[in-house]
Amino acid sequence: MNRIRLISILNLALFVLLSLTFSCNNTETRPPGPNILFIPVDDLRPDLGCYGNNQIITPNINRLATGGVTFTRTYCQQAVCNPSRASLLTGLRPDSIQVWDLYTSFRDHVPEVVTLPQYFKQNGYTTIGLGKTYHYNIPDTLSWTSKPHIDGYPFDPDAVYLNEENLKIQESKIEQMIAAGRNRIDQLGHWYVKANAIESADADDDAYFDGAQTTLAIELLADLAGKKDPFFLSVGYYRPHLPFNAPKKYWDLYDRETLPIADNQYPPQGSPEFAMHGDRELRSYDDCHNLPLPGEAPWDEERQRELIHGYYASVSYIDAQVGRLLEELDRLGIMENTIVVLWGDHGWKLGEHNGWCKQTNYEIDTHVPMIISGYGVEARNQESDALTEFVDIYPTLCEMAGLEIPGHLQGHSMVPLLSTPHMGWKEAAFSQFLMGRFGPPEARIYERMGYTIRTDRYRYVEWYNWDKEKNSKGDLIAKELFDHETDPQENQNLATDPLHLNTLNNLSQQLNKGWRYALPEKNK
Ligand SMILES: [Ca+2]
Repeated sequence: MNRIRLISILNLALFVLLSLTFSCNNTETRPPGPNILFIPVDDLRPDLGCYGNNQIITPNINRLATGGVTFTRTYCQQAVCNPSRASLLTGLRPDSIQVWDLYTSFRDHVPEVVTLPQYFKQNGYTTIGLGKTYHYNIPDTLSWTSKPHIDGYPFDPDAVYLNEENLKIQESKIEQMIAAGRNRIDQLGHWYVKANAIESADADDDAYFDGAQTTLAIELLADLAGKKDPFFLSVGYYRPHLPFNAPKKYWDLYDRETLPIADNQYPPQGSPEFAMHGDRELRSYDDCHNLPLPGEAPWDEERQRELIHGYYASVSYIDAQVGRLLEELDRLGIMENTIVVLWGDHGWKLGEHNGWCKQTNYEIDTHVPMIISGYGVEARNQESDALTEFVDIYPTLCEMAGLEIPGHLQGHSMVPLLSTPHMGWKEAAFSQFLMGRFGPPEARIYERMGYTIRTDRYRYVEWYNWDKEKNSKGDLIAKELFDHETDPQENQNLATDPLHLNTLNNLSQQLNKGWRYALPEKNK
């Protein structure tokens, strides 16, 4: 070996050694990043005090909003739990992860994807997933340092009942199932059985899972605040998902007779019937078997008010839990070093379009609440009406925490909006829904994929036949167009009106060019 080559090998070795030393030093001397308190709320529509509803009682979420930016035009990527959450947490859109239903794991199609909490874990954060962050049956252990569950509650604790009437229904169903040789026992040994859609129990907050997990979260916060490493704590709430089981004191906040009922109790006129699929979810509860289909006459007003009352009570129950978390951040003195993100995984119909629950491409289901508050937010107590998407949360949190934004992400960091909330932003938000993948067998004969964009003024939808074997779209079968300037509730489909042909063609081009062409001007 000649001398020059030996020197270059030694130099190379020294360079590698120095690089390693510097990179280790960099990691050690890097100031710990901000903490993240992540608050997913199941089925929470943007119908809160800070979103302009003066009847719903949400003082704590309103308080959170005063410390940050309330986003008034954020859209989920598919209006049902698993696809919405999988997309948000991978930073990829539903077609990229091929998750359009309630049972597919995103790791089936993108096994190596690094999720949002996993990325923070890789960067020195302690990541804890309490409650429902991913869809309950896809907990994704790779994402978490730990994923605690509270003893005594079912694996999916959304249908926990306390009142005698509901407990009797559960007991009788369990007896029937045992007699028929069937069971619905989960991996923790608990039965999962639904009863009525509502319950007002004279009980403490902690008698239901959401209260109990808040108590656990408070204990965890006290522990995490004393550690050197920053934390990413997700506290995923189950209410206001059905059943609307909440302590009586939250029901008592409202006079049922004064609550608003929907004033558009009919499907969008001129739209295909399948676009409002007639949600089966609410119908599966014992007291709701007679729920009419969207094309039928509206439900009795008394029943509607009962459900709306339950939804409001559930939201106020969760609001109180959020308040307990914020108080603990204050008490520990870590509020200013913590980013708090609160989001609801999709919208919800309380009688609008004569529908209940979620699972459409319409504004009422795709429009979601999102508040980013605390550390790093300059524009406090402000709103942003920029068109934003759930896929934007992942890159935003990376940038706020000083981490490099991973190249695979399909969203766009919203950090500029946290100081300048009214700047020019995306030209469109994209969502989709796979109709025919949900509900009982008679609802699953045909599958149709609807792709939609929401622009500043319009919502536009294209429906395609869907090949469920190949997971690919077939013929274009229907279009929908709604003008939010004249029809903010999306009651009249204008797609067949020749007066709107130019608009329709432009929106079709925009939809089919895709999300990259809708980014803020300088990022296209
Ligand atoms: Ca949900």
